[in-house]
Amino acid sequence: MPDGSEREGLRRAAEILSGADEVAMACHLNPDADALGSMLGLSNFLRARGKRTAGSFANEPFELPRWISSLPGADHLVPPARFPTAPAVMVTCDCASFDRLGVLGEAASRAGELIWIDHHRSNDGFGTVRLVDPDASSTCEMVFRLLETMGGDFDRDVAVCLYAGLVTDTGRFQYQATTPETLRIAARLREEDFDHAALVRAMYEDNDPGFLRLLGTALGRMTEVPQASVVWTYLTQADLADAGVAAGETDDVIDVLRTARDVDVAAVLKQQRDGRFKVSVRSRGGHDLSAVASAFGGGGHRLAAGYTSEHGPEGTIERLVAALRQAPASS
Ligand SMILES: [Mn+2]
Repeated sequence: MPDGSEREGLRRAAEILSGADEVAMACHLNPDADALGSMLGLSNFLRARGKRTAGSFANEPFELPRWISSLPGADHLVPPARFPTAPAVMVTCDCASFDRLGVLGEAASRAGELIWIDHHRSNDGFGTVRLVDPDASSTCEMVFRLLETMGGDFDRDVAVCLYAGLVTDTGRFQYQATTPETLRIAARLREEDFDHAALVRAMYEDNDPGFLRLLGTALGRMTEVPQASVVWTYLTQADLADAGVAAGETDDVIDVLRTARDVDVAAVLKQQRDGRFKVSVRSRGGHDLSAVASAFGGGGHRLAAGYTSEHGPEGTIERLVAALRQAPASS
């Protein structure tokens, strides 16, 4: 629930957006359904009020996830090259840090007003208006609050987009961050007429066989470090190429790994094109991973975080294990 200073931020953001003719929006690199859903939900809402909008993220090539066809407003998206270079009003969605904007960071630093909407605990983003609530289940939940502040009254197209982010960032309403308020918002969104079952099928039951084979490779390599309560695995660029799967399509590997019994931390290391490994970590509650990831130059939430490592799989895990042993156990 918004506190006093957040309410003031919401009021200020609503005022800026209501007064704008044109709003530029950006979400983080390799966008998930919360990033795109929050951005397109807001975009649909603003367009219904006669505003011009453009949304983007900094991936090049500018490839959209398959499930984007389930979200109304995908035609509001433009590649970074067509993004306004100095927007009067810009909104960022779901960006834990400024560098997650990639090349769009330049536009953000030149924006007249910058409304920063996010729910990551570690957040170095700035803005003329900062709406950052680490207790919110999703950025979509925060955008919902913003729309309420602007008078609510949204249509089906807005509801689909926000619901998509709510569903995915809460692990289909299973994670800790799912509050009664989250469920009330979901219920409100579901009052609009859309096929929620088809939406969730498009996001969760649409696996490329190549991904399933890659999952087999990752699970086959799974290693346990019992003394640190860690289970981990890795995927190389060669693995991705063999399976014909893009790095951005492997986010679900960790969701399988983290179900390992009696283990607190799951880690998946994915090699990037530059040879470094992108590390995704999840905890069941025994460690504050936001702190751990920050120490390695990354960030995220208490129970889900990430960073990039240049030490190779074994070296990365050695360092992670050492850091976990010093990380304060979270309550
Ligand atoms: Mn999110």
